[in-house]
Amino acid sequence: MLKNEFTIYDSSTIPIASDAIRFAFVQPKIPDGNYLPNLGIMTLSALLIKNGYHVKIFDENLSTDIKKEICAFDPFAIGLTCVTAALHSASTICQELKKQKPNIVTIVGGPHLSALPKETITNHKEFDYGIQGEAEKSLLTLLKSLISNDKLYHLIPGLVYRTEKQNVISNRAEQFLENKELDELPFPAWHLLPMEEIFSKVTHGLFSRGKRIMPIMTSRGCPNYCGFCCRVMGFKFRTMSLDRILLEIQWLFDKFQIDEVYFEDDTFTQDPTRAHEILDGLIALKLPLKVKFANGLRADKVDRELLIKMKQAGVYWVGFGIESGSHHTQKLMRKFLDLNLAAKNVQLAKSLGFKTGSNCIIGYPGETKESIRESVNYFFKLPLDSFAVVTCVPFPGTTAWQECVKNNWLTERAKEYKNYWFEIFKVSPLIETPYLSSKELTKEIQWVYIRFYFFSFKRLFLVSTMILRKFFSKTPPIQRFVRILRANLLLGSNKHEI
Ligand code: B12
Ligand code: SF4
Repeated sequence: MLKNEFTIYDSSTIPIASDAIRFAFVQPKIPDGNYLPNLGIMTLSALLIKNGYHVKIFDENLSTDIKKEICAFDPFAIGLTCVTAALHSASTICQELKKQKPNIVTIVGGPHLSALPKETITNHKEFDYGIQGEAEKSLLTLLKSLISNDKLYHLIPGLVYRTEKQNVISNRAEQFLENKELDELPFPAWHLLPMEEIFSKVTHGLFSRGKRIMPIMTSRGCPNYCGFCCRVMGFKFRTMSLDRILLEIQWLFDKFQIDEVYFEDDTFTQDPTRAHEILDGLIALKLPLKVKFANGLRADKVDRELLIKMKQAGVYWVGFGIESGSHHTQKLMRKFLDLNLAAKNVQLAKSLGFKTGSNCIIGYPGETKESIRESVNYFFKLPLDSFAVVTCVPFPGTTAWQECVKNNWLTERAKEYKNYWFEIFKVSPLIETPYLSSKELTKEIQWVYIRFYFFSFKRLFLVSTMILRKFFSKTPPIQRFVRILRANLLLGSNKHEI
């Protein structure tokens, strides 16, 4: 289909001019063992390439000496993507780079900067600029401004910068792309990454049926109000057209020979008609692709018809973002999920033969021991194959975080941003409330893990082999051995599920 249109979107087909200005994107590391590259910097890279820049990506997860590698490329500026837990790594990289290359321009973006724009730039002199929200337009404008030295920084939406007197200014009106602009985006510049290495390392969640797995995001923004969510893409739900989505999937298949695709949308089923259309389109493509929704669908926004269509489209794993089985906590979280309908839908998905999964947040500010028990009992009645239980992490900018700050509920551990991530199987609460002490929270969550994973051989096996794969990610023979083990010993499951 429409292969001649690929070139419009495929930045790998654009020749790099010998005098092109060099720009480096950097993904700083957090110790969660995840090797999935960030879709944001992949998209921004493609856009910069289209605009004549020579772009390289440096991923601290994959580099041996990232500073040395960046210096060897000698970019005029670098752009770092940054979740809260990565702030420390991002800052260290910039400090060390600035020692070797004092004139290098450092720009930071992503969830942490978007949540705390002024604080981040004020506290980190090694970051020259920050861009809040979706940076496609503002980054290009900033680079043009820096190159021409016009100093018109006040005109760039969402930019955070220092004045000559070193005052930090945060421009309002961050930008969000509209549907048509999303359609015009080039495909992510995956060709800049060592994709074969990434394919061998990526394990997105507990189950994978493919060996060459890549993500796609077909919409941005979410109108819901969940109190634990950063909502980086804003409240307004915006979508790519069906043609653009199918074109990207076909391109991923042709160019990278993917055998599995996963949807990273925040709220794929927000518009049910659109969800049906995408699945119909996937079916019509007739590609031998496995599909998963590991990110979490809203469990009260699916129905039999949609699930059946998913099955036809090659979906094998449906992750639900239930987050809590307690009505009390659902209210605290402002998620307001219809828990009865959610339970019916998980059962329905299981009966239709999907792998089912859900997240569960424990210790949301205001939650009690009783509501945790209510929540856990709810989940234990559901036919779930995977169950990601995490302690609540109050990410800056979220309502959960505001509540904790207001009530002085953050623990000592919460003073360091590097602790703001979900350490599965290691319980170190960031929140302590009058309703639930850290000790009680730790005990509750450990008990949940033991009940769910240690009382089922299959689940224990799945989890321990996933940990083994992550642990030995740099040792391919052991990785292969674990794959074979999973494929052959996984009782009653598809042999390809490795
Ligand atoms: C897909 C996803 C993942 C995937 C892929 C992660 C990855 N490497 O990108 C997986 C499952 C691996 C993952 C892991 C984690 N994730 Co995650 N993830 C997401 C999700 C659902 C979508 C991200 C995405 O692809 N967006 C699409 C692209 C186009 O947008 P974007 O990345 O935000 O980029 C745009 C802007 O942010 C900005 N921008 C981004 N980078 C840069 C850099 C520069 C220089 C500039 C100028 C601009 C800029 O411009 C981009 C284009 O518009 C978001 C929720 C969300 N909707 O944002 C959570 C989210 C980003 N994840 C989150 C978290 C916490 C994590 C983990 C820490 C979880 C953990 N292990 O504990 C890890 C961190 C991994 C890492 N090192 O980055 C939080 C971050 C909150 C925070 N303040 O820290 C989010 C916001 C969810 C939430 N709770 O609200 N995640
Ligand atoms: S958690 Fe999901 S549904 Fe809730 S606000 Fe965030 S993106 Fe929307």
